[in-house]
Amino acid sequence: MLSYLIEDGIEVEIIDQRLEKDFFGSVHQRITPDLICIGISCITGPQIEQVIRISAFIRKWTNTPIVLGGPHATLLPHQTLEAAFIDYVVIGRGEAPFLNLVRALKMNASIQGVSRVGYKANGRIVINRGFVPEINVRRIPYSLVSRYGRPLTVPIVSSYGCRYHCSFCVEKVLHPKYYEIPIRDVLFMVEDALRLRPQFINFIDDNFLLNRKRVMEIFSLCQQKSLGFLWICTGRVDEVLRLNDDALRFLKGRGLSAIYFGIESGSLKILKLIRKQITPEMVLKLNLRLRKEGIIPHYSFMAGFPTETREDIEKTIRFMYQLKQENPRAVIWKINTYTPYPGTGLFDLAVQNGFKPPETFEEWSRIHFYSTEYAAPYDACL
Ligand code: B12
Ligand code: SF4
Repeated sequence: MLSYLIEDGIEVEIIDQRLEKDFFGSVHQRITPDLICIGISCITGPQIEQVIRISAFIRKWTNTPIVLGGPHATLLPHQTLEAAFIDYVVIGRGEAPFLNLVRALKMNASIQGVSRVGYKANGRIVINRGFVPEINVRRIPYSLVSRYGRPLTVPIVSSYGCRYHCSFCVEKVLHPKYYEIPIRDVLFMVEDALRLRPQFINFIDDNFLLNRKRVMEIFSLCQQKSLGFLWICTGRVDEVLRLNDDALRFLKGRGLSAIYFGIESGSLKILKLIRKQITPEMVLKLNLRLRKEGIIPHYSFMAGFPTETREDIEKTIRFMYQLKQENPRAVIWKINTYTPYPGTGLFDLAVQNGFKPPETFEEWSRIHFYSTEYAAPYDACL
């Protein structure tokens, strides 16, 4: 997103709260009279507390507009703008909307026609939806984060969205349409990433292995260009089962080291409820196959789905142990609490079963995968 601002001649800086030694000192240092705006990225949950702290700090020193982007602003733009300290929100992918917003702010022009941006006018909240054509990301300005040191893993997003319809999944709201970045641009990103000499490239697409033909093409071209590297990616159980041995071995030979799978539950009843389109048997089959091929599976699980019972959760726990026993190299992530996100298929059922959606931006900060305050208020509450 920031590469488009840079190409437009706008100076940008990233301050990473996780890595900065003196975060607030760094923010303070960069508050200068010529600032156009300050953008903050935020997901739903405790990060919101940080947005509140950071905004309060900024407001002590300057009235520079604060722009919120990322998953939470995309899910709830109107409610987010009700927070007094948020001046603008950017909805969905930020490349074109943020560039257009920054241009308008720089020129002191009207925001009225800027698509995918929300703002306040005369005390009223205005959300500009509209259509924004995709802009392809070719070059990532890694120099903006080089002061934080050499990365162990470099993430690459080569596609957005997913064609499946799991009813708990927020991707349908964040990226409603599946979109593939052209292969030649993916190769540019890979070449740039390799210059940083990472140990792994991580394809963090919503569902990297969705289009098998495309994935095979990417790695055939990497082979032709002699780009050898270790990589990890996201995938679905059914898709990997459909890959034949030759395809899987080819990908392993091109550096595929691990695949992240969302298994979610060991209970068939729950897998059906969430429309995952997989069964525990399929997972067990995949687990043995990946063991044989020497590819490490990472499995993640959830609990606290509406109508889930203690028995369902116990099935999940037993299943996690079984997967580890049958493939000792499998990585089993801890169980996360299901979070009902507005706009997803399962949200209404969660509300019918007792989930009380927060009514303000601030309240969403308490929606936490470990918190008990808003943890699933069902029979199965962990
Ligand atoms: C990589 C990733 C991680 C990594 C982060 C690694 C890192 N070093 O950054 C790790 C593994 C640590 C992680 C952890 C978690 N994650 Co995560 N993660 C992702 C993932 C797969 C990709 C995010 C990413 O970098 N995308 C690439 C960038 C380019 O895209 P983007 O972030 O969407 O940004 C675009 C727009 O949102 C917008 N934008 C974003 N920020 C801003 C800011 C401004 C100012 C503007 C204008 C625009 C803008 O423009 C960008 C360019 O188009 C997403 C899934 C997804 N498909 O987005 C989940 C996702 C963001 N994660 C999610 C969750 C829930 C978590 C965890 C809570 C999981 C858990 N239970 O532990 C933790 C929380 C971590 C924390 N610190 O708070 C959810 C958030 C849901 C929500 N409603 O907010 C997502 C959407 C996954 C999902 N489908 O549920 N995550
Ligand atoms: S959970 Fe995974 S497979 Fe299901 S819709 Fe979301 S991204 Fe696609």
